Amino acid sequence: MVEHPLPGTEAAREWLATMLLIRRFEERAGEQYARAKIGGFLHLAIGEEATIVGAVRALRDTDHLIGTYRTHGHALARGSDPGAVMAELFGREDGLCRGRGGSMHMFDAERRFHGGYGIVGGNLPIAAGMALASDYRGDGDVTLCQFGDGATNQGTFGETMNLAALWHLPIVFMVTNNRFGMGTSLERHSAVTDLQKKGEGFGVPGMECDGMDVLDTFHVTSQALRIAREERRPILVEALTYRFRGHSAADPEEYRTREEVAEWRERDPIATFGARLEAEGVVSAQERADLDAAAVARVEEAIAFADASPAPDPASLYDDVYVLGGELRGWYSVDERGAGVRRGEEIA
Ligand SMILES: Cc1ncc(C[n+]2csc(CCOP(=O)(O)OP(=O)(O)O)c2C)c(N)n1
Repeated sequence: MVEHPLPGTEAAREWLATMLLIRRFEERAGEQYARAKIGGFLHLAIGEEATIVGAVRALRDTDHLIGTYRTHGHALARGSDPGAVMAELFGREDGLCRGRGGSMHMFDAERRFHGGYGIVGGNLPIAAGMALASDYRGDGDVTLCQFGDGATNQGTFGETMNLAALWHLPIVFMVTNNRFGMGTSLERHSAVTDLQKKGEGFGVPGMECDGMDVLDTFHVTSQALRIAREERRPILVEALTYRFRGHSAADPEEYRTREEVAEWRERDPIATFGARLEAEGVVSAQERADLDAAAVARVEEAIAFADASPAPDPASLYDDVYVLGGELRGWYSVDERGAGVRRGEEIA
């Protein structure tokens, strides 16, 4: 394995601090879910922090980022306020999406983080559209689209690869290969398990990075972004990683052994990066502990902020809904003429 040089001292500390923030945030989010403070689903990316931070730090501020439903860490790495991310999980008014999105639909347009999607593979065509917009405007921005190994089996994967290559879109696809699609292992869900190769037939070459190593992820993603930006060739990066927790909060994890999880935990991306920084004199043991304590404190603040935030006013239910009432002919899931009766009926 290649041992990459560290980034500058400040950057190295910031990467470690961000990975710690994500880890502590997600651990506490899991607890809040168990206490029923969070509704719906909760997918944690504990174990995948190096993939998230390494990839996100390779982006420019104006580049676009889009993920799927395991993206609390992406929002935090992109700079969204932890209080707003926690409040979003709590379904509160001060949440990142005013409590409308919840865990799976984080979104922060200001930071060019475009979600958060519940549909496996659903973000791929949207990402291609975003890259097409950048190309059309000639703004030099690249889109980074992250999705799971299971998503590579979706029809949208092939369709999007084809158009991205055909139209020379400035886009980098990153498959976060955590080895499972829910309870189905990679070997059982994909005929081709070397996922970086899955784009080749469509004209999208692949690259691989160690998703447990923030430096390798940063290095490879940076290379891919440069190729997409300067040479207009889309790339598929496969990040090899592992999720330490279940697929979502309710997962009996019968599809893998404790020993396997323990083996991967030995390669904990935060512990290994922290140890390297300490070995190279970038941080002392005390500073490592201080960074961790700061992350814990920041998450406590975020929980207090979310707790204090009110639930959205029921009268705001129709706010930000695209079409309502008789403006247009069409099908509606919400009909303001009266609940229950005409749901799904065509309005003349
Ligand atoms: C189109 C679609 N089919 C099925 C589901 C149910 N589902 C939710 S997560 C998931 C597994 C996806 O695994 P992967 O893409 O590897 O992402 P990971 O959960 O590992 O991050 C499935 C099948 C869904 N959300 N959307």
